[in-house]
Amino acid sequence: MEFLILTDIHDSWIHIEKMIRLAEEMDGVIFLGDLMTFRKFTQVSIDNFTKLKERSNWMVSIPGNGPVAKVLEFLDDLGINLHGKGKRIEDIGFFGVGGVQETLTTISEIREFFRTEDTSTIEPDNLSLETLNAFGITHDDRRFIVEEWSESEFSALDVYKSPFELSEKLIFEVLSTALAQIKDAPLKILLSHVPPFEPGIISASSIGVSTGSKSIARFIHDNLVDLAISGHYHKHHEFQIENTKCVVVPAVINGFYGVLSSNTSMKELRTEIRKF
Ligand SMILES: [Mn+2]
Repeated sequence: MEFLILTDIHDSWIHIEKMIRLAEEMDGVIFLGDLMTFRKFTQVSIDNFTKLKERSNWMVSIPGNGPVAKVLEFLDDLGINLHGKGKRIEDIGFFGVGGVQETLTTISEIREFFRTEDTSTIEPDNLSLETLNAFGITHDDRRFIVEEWSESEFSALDVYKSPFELSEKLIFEVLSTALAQIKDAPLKILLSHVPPFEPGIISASSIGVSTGSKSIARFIHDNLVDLAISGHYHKHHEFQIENTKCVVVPAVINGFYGVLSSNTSMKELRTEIRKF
C-alpha cells in the first residue's frame, strides 16, 4: 500500500493539482496538521482540503497546534480526525494525537537545559538567536547566558502559546485511548503533529535542542509502535527511539511531501521525502 503524507500546509495551495493526482494514485492520504496560518481561518483552505478529501481513496488526519475551533470541527465533520482515535486499513492501524505540549513548560525546560548543560557546540543562526533571545537566552563569545527572569517576564511568554495545547499527561492519555482502538492491527503507526522529544543537543533543530513532546517519546518507549510520523518542525528529520523509527516530514509550504509504503507480508514500512 502507498500513502501520501502532507503536513504544515499553512494555506499554501500552489501544489493542489499534484496533491490531488497523488491522492488519486495512492491508497490513502495522511495529513499531520497546520492547515492554515497560525490562529487564522481561511475559507480557501477549507474548500481545497475538502476537494482533496473527496478525491482521496482514504484519509486520516490530526490537527496541528494553530487551529481555531472551527478547523477542529471541520476535521471532525469530514470524519478523518484521529486525535485520540485509531483507524485501521488492512493490516495497518493508525492512531494519533494532535496539537502540541504546553509551550511555557517547553520554554522553561529549554532555559534549564541552556543553564545547566554544556551547549558550547551549538552554533545558532540569526533566526535561532532571535528565538532564543525571546526565551531570555543570549549568546556571547560562543557561550549562552540565561537571564534571570521574574514572574512577569515569564507571563509575557503567553504570546507564544498555541491555540491547541495539551498537558504532557493528557497527550499520553490521548495516545493510550487511540492505540486501544487498533490494538489488534499487525502494524501500528503513531501520527502526531509535534514530534517525540529527543534528549541532548540536536543538530537538526535550529535552536540546538528538541522541542518535541516527552510523553510521545515515553509512549513509544513503553508500547510497540512500528513507526512514528510527525510534522511541526517544517524540516526533514529522522531518529530512533528504541526500535521505532521516528520521521519528521517537512512542510508542504516549503514544497515537500512524504510517501509511506508498506509491504505487509514482509512487515516492512518505508518512508520517503519528495519535492512537489
Ligand atoms: Mn506548522
